Amino acid sequence: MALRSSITRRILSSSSPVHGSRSISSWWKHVEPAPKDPILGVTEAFLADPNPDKVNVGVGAYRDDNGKPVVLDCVREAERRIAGNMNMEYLPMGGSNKMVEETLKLAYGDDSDLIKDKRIAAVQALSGTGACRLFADFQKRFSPDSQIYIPVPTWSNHHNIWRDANVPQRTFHYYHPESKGLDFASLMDDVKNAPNGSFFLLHACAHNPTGVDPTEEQWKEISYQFKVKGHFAFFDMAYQGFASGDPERDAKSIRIFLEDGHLIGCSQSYAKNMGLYGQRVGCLSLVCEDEKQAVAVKSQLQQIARPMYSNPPVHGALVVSTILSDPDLKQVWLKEVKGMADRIIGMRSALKENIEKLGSPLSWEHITKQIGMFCYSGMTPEQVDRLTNEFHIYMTRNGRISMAGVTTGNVEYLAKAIHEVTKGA
Ligand code: PLA
Repeated sequence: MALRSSITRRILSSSSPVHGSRSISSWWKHVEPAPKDPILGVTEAFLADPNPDKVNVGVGAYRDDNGKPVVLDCVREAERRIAGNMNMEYLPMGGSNKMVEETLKLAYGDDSDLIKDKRIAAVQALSGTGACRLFADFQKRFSPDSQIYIPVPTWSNHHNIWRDANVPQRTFHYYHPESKGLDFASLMDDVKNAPNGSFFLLHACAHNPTGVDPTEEQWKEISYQFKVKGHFAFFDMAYQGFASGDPERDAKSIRIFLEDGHLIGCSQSYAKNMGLYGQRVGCLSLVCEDEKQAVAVKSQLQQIARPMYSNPPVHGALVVSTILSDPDLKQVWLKEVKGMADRIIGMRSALKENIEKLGSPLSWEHITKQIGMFCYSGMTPEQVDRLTNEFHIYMTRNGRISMAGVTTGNVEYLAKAIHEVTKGA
């Protein structure tokens, strides 16, 4: 009876606007539109532009030389094998064990003792973003007073992820704008000056947005200093294979830390290197002291996942495990990763040459020195605005160019526009 009368009152009040102190339509009156995402907002603006010459070098999504999205041959083949053969049952909370097993080999090495000794707690995650978020929540729960040190600059979403997990953020020096390279001395100072036992977020390879990675020697020094200070290294590896074309080489930073005995954390993503962007497949792993600790940590990661999304999606995991558990198919994948990395490297040279050919007074050496998916061009937000408004070229306002969107067909146009907005600088 009480329920019925409350429903009646609501229905009545929806025709008379004010009920008590609030009108029924006013629940969300205080909600302001969220600011546009600095990366995905660029895609929205690009899609809304009717100009036929428009170019999207915003989001880091690989395109072929015709500017079309790519589904890898190994993925097509895996999907053929999966089709009609698999059920659609829930995965366990920690995801596909087979996928996770294959994924760990990529980060930690085929014959890693850590894997053999079952010392790695690992779960399938909702791609790289989900892996970072799961870790941030785990960090907050089990090291509640800790902070996270994040490089300047970094992928913009890192800030959102640790903010929403309520982990306070500090920054460390990384990029040196004048040299357009690594500010190694300041980075090392920050590592030394951080309180002992701090958490650091490191990009394993192909740093986003700068395309600047430490050399092997520098990684060794960083690892050594982390050891001295007792810091924790969390590696975000969203581009394994995209830096050098070889996933094994791109895991070098992680292997150096492992050789030094660090108990690292790692986020892996198949968005870029397998082109599985929308499938949301990735992995979070934490190296533990022993198997018992790994079992406990994994169970807690699952506990965090359960009320958030219960268990991860199955299709992408099947694709990945089908490819990586078949040596022939894995070879096809490795060749395709190299193909993508090589096309990007080729486009770096083409962009640089085209800008230089136009007589630019500026140095563009960094375009070919930087590695991975992005070129951190050094253009100002105002110059980027001109590229967008006058030339319909869409990119993030920090001057980052997604080289994955540059093609033989648009590189000359892009170069002319860049020259036009930078020549007076
Ligand atoms: N970590 C880094 C460093 C990234 O650059 C990205 C993606 C991710 C994690 C997460 O990717 P995933 O969740 O799809 O696996 N960065 C993109 C896309 C490619 C994005 O912003 O979401 C970028 O354009 O920067």
